[in-house]
Amino acid sequence: MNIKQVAARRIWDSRGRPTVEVEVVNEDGTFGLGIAPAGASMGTREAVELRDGGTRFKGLDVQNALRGIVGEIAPTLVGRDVTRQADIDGALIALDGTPTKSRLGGNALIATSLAVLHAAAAHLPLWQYLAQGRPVRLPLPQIQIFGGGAHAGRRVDVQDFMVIATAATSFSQALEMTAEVYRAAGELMASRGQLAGVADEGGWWPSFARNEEALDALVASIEKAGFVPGQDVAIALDIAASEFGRGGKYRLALEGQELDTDALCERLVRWTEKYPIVSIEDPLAEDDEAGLVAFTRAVGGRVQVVGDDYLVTNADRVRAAATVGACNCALIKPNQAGTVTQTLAALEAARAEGYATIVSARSGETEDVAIVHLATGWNAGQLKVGSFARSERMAKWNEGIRIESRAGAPSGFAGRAALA
Ligand code: 2PG
Ligand code: MG
Repeated sequence: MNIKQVAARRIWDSRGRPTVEVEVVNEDGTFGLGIAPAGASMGTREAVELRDGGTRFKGLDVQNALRGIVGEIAPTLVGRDVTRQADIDGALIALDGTPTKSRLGGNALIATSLAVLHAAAAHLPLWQYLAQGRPVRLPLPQIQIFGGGAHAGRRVDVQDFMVIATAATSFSQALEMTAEVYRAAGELMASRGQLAGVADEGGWWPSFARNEEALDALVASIEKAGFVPGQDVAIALDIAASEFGRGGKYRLALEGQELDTDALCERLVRWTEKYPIVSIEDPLAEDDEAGLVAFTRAVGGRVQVVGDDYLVTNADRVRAAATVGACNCALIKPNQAGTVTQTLAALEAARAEGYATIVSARSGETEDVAIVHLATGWNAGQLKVGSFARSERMAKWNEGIRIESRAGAPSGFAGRAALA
């Protein structure tokens, strides 16, 4: 089936900022929509977003990206076989011509690449199109309860305080258990006079005096919800350390401390001993490879160590990390890579190295639900979407329920076995 038309428009993301939507129309009139999400805590090696600059919408408008899609990408894609994803993504990369996708923009490229994928799958649920008949499982959700870091005005240093329903035996049950914990956490904050709304991804606003206070509140919320911490529901953290450290120096603003790599490692190891933590993302900054290796060596046998800013969904970086022994799990974000094909390549590289994989949303999201389908159809094992509130998050969780309950559903639920 060939592409008849490629259109682009500006729509708005969950932070009310401009983003790119691409519509790819097939010759038979079926079509696919792709939308670019946007990060706030970004790795320096991510595909570069093309933003207009200037004063309009604080410089975040995407008119230049739209012009590139209409003027250059559309003429290149019209007439091509929509199912040749790798060829199309290769053509997009060649057309852009830069190593960072900065000319046409990573946002233009990922929206186009996802629209092509959706258009190719127009006659099937996307997950099923991607699975190509292989047995796949619904992913284990990682769900934020308290937001922090760049998503909450740096009110606390740690970015994501999340839970994983480790005792759940289905995707729907994992959501049910998380719903209880999310509500219990909100009630706990309210009862302490600490309820002050939600952060960018819908997690409760972190009115805490110390980072550890958030961990204590998380354990209390799990108990208040009627679960045994560590047994039924465990903790996952995204430290997002690149946001408060570089060159081996980390500034914990909340505690008023500066820690070196060893001291931060020690602090985090202590947390893993004191709290039921099963997963830690970006424990050290993206430039602190020695720290990531040391931390993985220290806890990697019992805790999942996730690379986000450090790996940036890049197959070569995943292979290099495996060579030195940094991390044991890769976060997979399509817009970090810039095309669907490169996203899949990073996931396959991680799998080949024995790493676990988590498909992840961004802090700036939309109603687009593609990532649930990617996580399921590619059998990633885990999915991170943000909190259990706000419809740009709930759209993904609800889509997973639909996938799980429809006829011809995936062959089950990845469950806690998906953790590294
Ligand atoms: C992350 C993501 C999602 P952002 O760091 O993993 O929580 O945040 O999209 O801002 O990079
Ligand atoms: Mg992260």
